Amino acid sequence: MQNSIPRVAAIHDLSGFGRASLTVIIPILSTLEVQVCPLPTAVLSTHTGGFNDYHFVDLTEEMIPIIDHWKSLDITFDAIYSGFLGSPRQVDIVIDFIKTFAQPRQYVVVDPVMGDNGKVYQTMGPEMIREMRQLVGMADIITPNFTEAAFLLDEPYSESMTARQVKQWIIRLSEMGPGKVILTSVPEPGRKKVSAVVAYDREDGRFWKVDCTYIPAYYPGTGDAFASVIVGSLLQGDSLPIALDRAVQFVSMAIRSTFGYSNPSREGVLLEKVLPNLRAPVTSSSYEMME
Ligand code: PXL
Repeated sequence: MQNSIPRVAAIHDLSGFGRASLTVIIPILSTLEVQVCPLPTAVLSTHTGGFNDYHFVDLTEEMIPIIDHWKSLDITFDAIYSGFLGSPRQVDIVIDFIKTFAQPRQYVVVDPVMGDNGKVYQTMGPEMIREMRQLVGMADIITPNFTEAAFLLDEPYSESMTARQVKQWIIRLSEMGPGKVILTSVPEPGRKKVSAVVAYDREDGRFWKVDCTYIPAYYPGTGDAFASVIVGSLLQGDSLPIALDRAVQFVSMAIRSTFGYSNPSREGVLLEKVLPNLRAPVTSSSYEMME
């Protein structure tokens, strides 16, 4: 670790309304005592999940002078964490960023934000999927959901895969570059009310699994919340399975706290209510090793 407070370059969009991307990432990482330096990829009036006619400002051209200024300051980052990109061309910019700011003992985390529930998000297309494969090749850790994994591997999205097939997908994702793969929203065949997070660490060949009980609501931004807890937790020195547990517990609690109210789901989870829980010590864990 280079900095007394771990420092993260967070390469994501800023969506003004709806609790996604930087508006979720910054408070979570700050609460986990991590300094966030946002490099915004786009500014949107709202995120794109459930809103139409949003205003979208692509910041591709602005990223390079921002990065140049950071270079001139000799800033060091303990992690580089990218997510929603505003244009396929930004992948090259992020790859250059990773090369320029590379450090020993640094985490490069790529959340290949492209879609969910079997569909791409409104601003994404085939070119972004192709480019995102390049970026995944630069990462130490990736956090795709099941839909994004299917896009990266060019496989059909199917909700009835065996544990063996899921592991094969994860190994193929790891062969694209990242030593750690964390796959979310993995359907559990025959267990309608459960999905799972499955993770793999190539260094020791172990697979980890945490079950998540299903709530019949979908809130945008929960993937950003999940990946941010993983980043913060690993930077605090937690093991991969403990980081998974913390992220699953936090997101589950956020969803449960929100579902009890009748807020429109497109406004996201009531993050403000649950943020202090991130400070609580981990009191129970539910991870399992997958044989
Ligand atoms: O949470 C992922 C995300 C990030 N940024 C924008 C989005 C979404 C998901 O819909 O629209 C702009």
